[in-house]
Amino acid sequence: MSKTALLSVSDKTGLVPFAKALVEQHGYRLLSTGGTAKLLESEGIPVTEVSDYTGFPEMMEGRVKTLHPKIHGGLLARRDKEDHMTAASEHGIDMIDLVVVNLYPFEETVAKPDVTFELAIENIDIGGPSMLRSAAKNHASVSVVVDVADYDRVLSAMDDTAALSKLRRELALKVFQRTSAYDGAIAKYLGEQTQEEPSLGDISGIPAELDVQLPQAKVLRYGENPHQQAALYGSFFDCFEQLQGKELSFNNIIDITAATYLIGEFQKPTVAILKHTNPCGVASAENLVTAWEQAFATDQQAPFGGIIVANQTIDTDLAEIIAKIFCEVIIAPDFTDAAREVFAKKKNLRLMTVKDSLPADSLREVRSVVGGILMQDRDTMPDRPSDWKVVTKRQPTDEEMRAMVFGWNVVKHVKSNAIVYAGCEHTIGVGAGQMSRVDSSKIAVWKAGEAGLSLNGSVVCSDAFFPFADGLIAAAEAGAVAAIQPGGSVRDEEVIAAADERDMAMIFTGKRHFKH
Ligand code: 93A
Repeated sequence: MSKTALLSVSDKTGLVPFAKALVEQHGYRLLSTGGTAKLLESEGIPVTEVSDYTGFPEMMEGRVKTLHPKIHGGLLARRDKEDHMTAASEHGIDMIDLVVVNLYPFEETVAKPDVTFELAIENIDIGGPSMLRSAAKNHASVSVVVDVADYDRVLSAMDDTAALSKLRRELALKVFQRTSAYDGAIAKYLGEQTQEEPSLGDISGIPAELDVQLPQAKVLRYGENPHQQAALYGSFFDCFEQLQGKELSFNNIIDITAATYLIGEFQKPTVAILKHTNPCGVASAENLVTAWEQAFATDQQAPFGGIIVANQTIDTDLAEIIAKIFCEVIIAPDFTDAAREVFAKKKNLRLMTVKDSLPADSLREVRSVVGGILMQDRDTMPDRPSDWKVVTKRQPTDEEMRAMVFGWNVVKHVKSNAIVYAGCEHTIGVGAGQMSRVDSSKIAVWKAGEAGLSLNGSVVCSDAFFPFADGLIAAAEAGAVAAIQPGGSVRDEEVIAAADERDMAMIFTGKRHFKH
């Protein structure tokens, strides 16, 4: 039985010779939509109109042309399943082996300066992407061509089963890339149309410079500083609910993100206080009030104007305590009604509840660089203590181990170079963002001293390896009895020897956590 190809293209470039080759060299029967069929007929190429095949006319100004089970059944049926083939023959559905579709020119239409909203809407292709997706899903049996440039490749691979099967998968991938970009363009256009003043165009360069499809934007009052314009893209506000307080600022949004990722590391009742994305104090305890007291003890000054995050419902006990402090944002899974009443007196304070699961795109991070953007996976791969190695003669005690697991989860969220001194499930000193690791350590020691805390018996956590023994020796002199770090320096042996000389226990995690 001859094979069937369905051709339905807006861009008719190269179609005639391709269709001729399908019929004359490969014996295909052709099905086509109105305009495409007309062109083929005018060139004397035999073609059946889709409407004659389905028994339904093209209707509603062409909105419904190919959306029919006789089309989608022929694309989606699994040829290797008897029940699929029986259903097809019961309903007079012929198998379609090749689909050639390119879409209504939505992007070109909306790029025209005088485009009306109505014309843009009419240029949203529905039937085309549907056929492409059906065929691409069933690429085990169907070839699908969305790009004129692939016509010749399909003809060449047609008689070579192995080559055709490889090509089919590649073409299927191309389809989903194309349909997702197409949907992205539609979403971007509709987003722009529903945007309130000031419009996105006012934000110099953001969409124009980045050749990416951006989801709908929320224009912010300003950026990092008042003279910088800014907008937020994506589904941030689907992840949080703001219960009270001033509108979120650009910096709040960044800090809330850092706080949410940090608190996600902990299961026990935990409170973290952050400032400019860095934790100033974090503690886990039996309840939030104790956790708060220990977190706050780490640094009683920096939290001024900071962000507080907890991983359990905040009740009045904690609300009464934190309401005394000036902070910008408090985030928790929930707040009791009584706690909300306590906070309600502070009109500007932003209270945020956070949803349990964050969207999948939270697993990606984007940074801007000269002329473009960088994208990477977020540093979420879990650290398993079972993969860690004790490299010193002395093994850590249970308490030291708990402090190191805790501190390691914190140091990951501190800007590099990062040093955290921790006790059993609470921070004692945090040194963030210094150009030298020893300086970060000195700052952490100094901060602990300022807070009136002792580092005797603490553990020191370093986000990357100690390049020299000096950092470790300084930590030991400050009172640390155990250390956790990735290891991997050419001088590891010297660092281990320095730890052994001081009877310290040291763990190599094998994984570093830079945060630039
Ligand atoms: O309006 S549609 O979304 N409804 C459909 O059922 C449909 N089927 C194919 N547009 C539809 N198409 C598109 O028509 C194809 O994607 C192609 O771009 C175009 C080809 O139409 P013609 O053959 O009449 O030029």
